[in-house]
Amino acid sequence: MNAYLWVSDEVQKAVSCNRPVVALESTIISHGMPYPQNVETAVRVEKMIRENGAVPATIAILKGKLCVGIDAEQIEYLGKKGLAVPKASRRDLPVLLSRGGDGATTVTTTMIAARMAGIRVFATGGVGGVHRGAQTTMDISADLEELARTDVAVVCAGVKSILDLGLTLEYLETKGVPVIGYQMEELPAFYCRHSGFPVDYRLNTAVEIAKAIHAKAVAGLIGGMLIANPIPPEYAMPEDEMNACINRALAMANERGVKGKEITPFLLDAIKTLTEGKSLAANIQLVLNNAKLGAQIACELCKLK
Ligand code: PSU
Ligand code: MN
Repeated sequence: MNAYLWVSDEVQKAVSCNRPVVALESTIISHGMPYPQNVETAVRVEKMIRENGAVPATIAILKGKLCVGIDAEQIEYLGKKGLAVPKASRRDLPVLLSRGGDGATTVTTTMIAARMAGIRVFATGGVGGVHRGAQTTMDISADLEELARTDVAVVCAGVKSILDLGLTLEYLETKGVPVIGYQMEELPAFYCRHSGFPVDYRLNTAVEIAKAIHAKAVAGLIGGMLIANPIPPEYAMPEDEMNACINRALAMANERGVKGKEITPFLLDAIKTLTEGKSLAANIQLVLNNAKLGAQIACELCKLK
């Protein structure tokens, strides 16, 4: 095995016996939610995956290794340390690994490590995308490039309206990344079920999604797939209220000149404060919902030869 990769025995065994495994990221733990809700959610998400027949593999960089299948103690450590754990994207890996440091893996680096470990499905909350104003800032998340090149299917709740959804979809189309709506024609907007932007294909079952992932692999097509799973209606936030909050958060970021890797965590935190924590409850529910679908897809995928 790669000297910078560590995979837990349970995950290693499951992968080698073609049993379902679902990868999980750690930026959502260290940067996406406050302590202790971040740790509680990470533990509940793992439980949800097990209840749906798959093995969870939470991924993080610990002491200079890409660790796949970290334990409860390590999750607690990352959650407590919070923002002090550097957010690690693809460009951060060489220095973080060589220095022996810790890092919270984003969608990008979670996909990289999942692929190395042979995991084909990954569940999270939201993926990065093309930021509003990217025409001048060129701020486009590395997540989109990773989806273009790394063969892991990512289950998310769509794209948050802090980003430019239309440009994000254009970019994914250019890069050949299929955007699948689970039981939806529309790309969900994270806290809200509707965005007004169509997905490429609506698929209604985990079986159909697994078949598409399988077909892509058998045909030798490189890259990932984005599976957009809308937040359950009972937890969705009112669109007007959410858009007002997002606009306020964007204005705050602009006033303070927040840029680069700081902008996404800043906006997420500002939204949480502006919605008085209501968005956090929605965030937790949509992640659990994605974990469930991710496990179902991983189970179906293992049945295909
Ligand atoms: N969007 C969310 N929640 C998150 C993230 C994005 O709604 O936690 C995190 C993910 O780890 C994602 C990263 O991969 O932020 C993208 O950061 P950037 O926009 O800097 O590429
Ligand atoms: Mn960026």
